[in-house]
Amino acid sequence: MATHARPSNLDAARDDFYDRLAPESLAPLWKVLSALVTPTPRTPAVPAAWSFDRIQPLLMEAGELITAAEAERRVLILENPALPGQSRITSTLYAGLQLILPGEVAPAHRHAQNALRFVMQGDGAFTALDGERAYMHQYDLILTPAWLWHDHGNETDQPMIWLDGLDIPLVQMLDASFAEHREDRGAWPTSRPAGDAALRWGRNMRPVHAGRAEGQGNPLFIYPFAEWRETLDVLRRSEAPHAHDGYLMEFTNPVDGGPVMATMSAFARLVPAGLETRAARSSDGTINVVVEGTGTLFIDGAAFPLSPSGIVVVPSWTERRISADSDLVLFSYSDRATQTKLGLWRERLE
Ligand code: 1HN
Repeated sequence: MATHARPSNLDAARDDFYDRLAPESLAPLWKVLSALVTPTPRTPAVPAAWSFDRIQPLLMEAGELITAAEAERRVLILENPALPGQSRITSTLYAGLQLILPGEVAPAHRHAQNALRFVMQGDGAFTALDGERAYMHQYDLILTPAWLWHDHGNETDQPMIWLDGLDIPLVQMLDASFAEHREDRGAWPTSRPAGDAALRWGRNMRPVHAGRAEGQGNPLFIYPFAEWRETLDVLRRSEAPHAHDGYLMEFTNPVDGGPVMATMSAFARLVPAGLETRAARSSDGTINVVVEGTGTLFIDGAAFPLSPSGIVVVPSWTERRISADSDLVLFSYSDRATQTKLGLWRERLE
């Protein structure tokens, strides 16, 4: 069998070889393999926290500098500190805080990206989805699934602020972004009364003949705080908390019982006062919003204090423990829906 003699100066020979590969648009796998295929997830995102109280005045300042119509969406993006300029809070997800002032309209558009809104401040502005308004109250969850026309309006006399969660980086990675804008840059005409979707889809029944076409995403697009908060209390009254998660509920799509949207999952959690959850990791980086209570979120041992309206990102496969000083209520969202569909999602409970 013929063998090739190895050059005596191997390092120099290799460097020379690599130099000749680059112009051919070739690269040696063996130099990158261990960074590509890691034994456990190695995210570039870092744990980080934001205080709503610090962002709110900056958003109000933005309100003086640009209108919702000019901006299309007046949003301050929460960027992961390790991923500046990339409009992402985790590798796959986007988060931002959006302000809509009294009398403003954020014009109708639709896009391939899925979006959820979690209301942080204000009462009574609306999101319209495909011609149906959802009037928003603090800590309601509102969905705008992919490719449905949506606009926002504020007919109250108070500013309204919510957290936007979108799958923008995921769609960007797939090069699958499409968007359309309403030509008059206004609102979409109202075609159904407010509350229609909740009555059709939120009552443990489904329309046999009528209703939104299949494949258009979750038809139930508002999950009121008053309802989901009560459910957490019912759990708490009748069973012990889960050692790693406390009382954890997933918001579901009533059509199939699956995650609320194709790419994103959303959760409500109660960690009762005095409980410290056991350490856990999961492959979905998660954005958490504090609704009630105080405590600490330990991420890989680093302490992030929790208080109402705080926002904390727990990156993929970091070790998390939640310690509740008073009853802690958290909302969270992640790309678990995507990972589960692809057979990728994992967790490790210690
Ligand atoms: C979007 O549609 C909204 O509808 C907010 O309020 C933020 C960021 C990027 C792309 C689309 C909204 C967005 C967005």
